[in-house]
Amino acid sequence: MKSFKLSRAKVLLTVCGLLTAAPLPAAAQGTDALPSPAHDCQAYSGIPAGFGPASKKAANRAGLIAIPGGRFLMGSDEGYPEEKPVHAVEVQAFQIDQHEVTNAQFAQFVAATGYLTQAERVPQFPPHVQVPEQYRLPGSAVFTPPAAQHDHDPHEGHSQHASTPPSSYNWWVWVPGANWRHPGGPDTTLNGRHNHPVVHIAYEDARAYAHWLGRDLATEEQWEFAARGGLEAASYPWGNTPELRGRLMANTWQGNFPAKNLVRDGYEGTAPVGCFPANNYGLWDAVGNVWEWTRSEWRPNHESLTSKSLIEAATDAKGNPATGVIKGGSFLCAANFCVRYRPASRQPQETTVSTQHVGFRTVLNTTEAP
Ligand SMILES: [Ca+2]
Ligand SMILES: [Ca+2]
Repeated sequence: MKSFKLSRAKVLLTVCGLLTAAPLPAAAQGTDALPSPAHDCQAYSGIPAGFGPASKKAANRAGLIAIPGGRFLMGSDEGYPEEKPVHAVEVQAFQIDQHEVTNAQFAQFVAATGYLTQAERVPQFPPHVQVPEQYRLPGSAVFTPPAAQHDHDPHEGHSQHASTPPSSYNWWVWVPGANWRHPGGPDTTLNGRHNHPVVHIAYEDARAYAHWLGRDLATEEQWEFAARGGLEAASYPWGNTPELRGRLMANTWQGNFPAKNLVRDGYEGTAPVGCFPANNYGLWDAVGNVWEWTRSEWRPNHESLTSKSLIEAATDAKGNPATGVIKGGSFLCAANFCVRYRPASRQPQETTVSTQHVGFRTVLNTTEAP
């Protein structure tokens, strides 16, 4: 497999977490919510009933669930700096995919439209820009654990069981030929992964899919409201503890990232959608599994935002921002490095960059019943 290292600048925008000292938010309020009933995620086809393109008159509503409007406290004053300050936000009622978009769903979109994702296109650069030949090939960023080089790293002076991650952000490798059809590189396939979340999706790819259904991406406010599941100021969609009664509630990374993945949750990479308990709104995998694109442009914190509803303004937004907001963390988020498997967490992502741990889900901005 031909590959080369991503630039540090791009790595910093795609890594799961930018801080090594990950603060655990203090408990905000207790909850005794029960996990959702058992769900046979392994048997899920990846295609919700009635799935297909929007008609001329109406959006497609397959797989959507209704989220009530309301006022909520967005952000966290106890998490990472970009999550501050906590502020009140009001959202209108809307509908959202109960699952992350699956490979099977995205495949139907591509079959119907012939759409080519950014990762599958030959990158275009101005003539005067000097770019290494490798970057001129279609490709995407693939997670490559640096365990081998840190097992016996004389400069780091520790083994792969060290309690802190290495100082270099070298676990993303640009792999020509990596794209949604080949998530681990050109030698990998989607066999058996029809019900896994689609990955290697750039911002405009996600919006193109959403528009095909007559929908859009969630604003950051909508996404966080839905992910919280109605629990006021809770750290996680299920309450205030990373686990609930000893049960792992999301597909994340257990063990010291990036050296050792203990895979206590059963999934080293992505999991089929819906394998972990849904929140009180019926939203699966809001946190964990894959990061999810929102429609919102990145801001370094919430200070510049107001408390009024932001949905209408965002709905009319034209064009793609240079840097967008992704939410929810992924299978690469670990307690020692990236406690971003929380509704309040947020991260910048270059909108033209795709990676192996970023997917999305869609919303329909209507108050009509699904
Ligand atoms: Ca996992
Ligand atoms: Ca997710």
